[in-house]
Amino acid sequence: MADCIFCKIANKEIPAQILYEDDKTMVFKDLEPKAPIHYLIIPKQHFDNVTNVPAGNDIISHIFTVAIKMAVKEGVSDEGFRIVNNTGALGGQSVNHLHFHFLAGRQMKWPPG
Ligand code: DGP
Repeated sequence: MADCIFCKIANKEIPAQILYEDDKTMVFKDLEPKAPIHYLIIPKQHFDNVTNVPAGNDIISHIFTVAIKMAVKEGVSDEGFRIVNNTGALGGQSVNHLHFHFLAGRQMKWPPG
């Protein structure tokens, strides 16, 4: 998508601190980290948000597989981590390219604000 910042990161048109990528996904550091470890996991294909992923498409399960891979890689799979998806205006989504936040390295609180 032309004006999508995460598409530009996925296409390597603008820089990001990339930690992992495969044919379908990319993981990079969030610009405004909210935890010692704060990564964004995105599909390379553009979807505005989870509601636009067609039934039967396995991208969400693939993203969770990647998240668990990152947890193991960072050594936080035992102590714990949080995966967050914000959807739409009330959900707090500010970038309209599907993404999941991977947060770790501190005690998380509940409920989120
Ligand atoms: P959300 O509010 O759920 O849509 O999260 C968007 C996140 O994306 C937010 O934590 C800040 C991050 N972000 C926005 N623009 C950029 C960027 O250009 N590069 C990187 N690495 N992160 C970005």
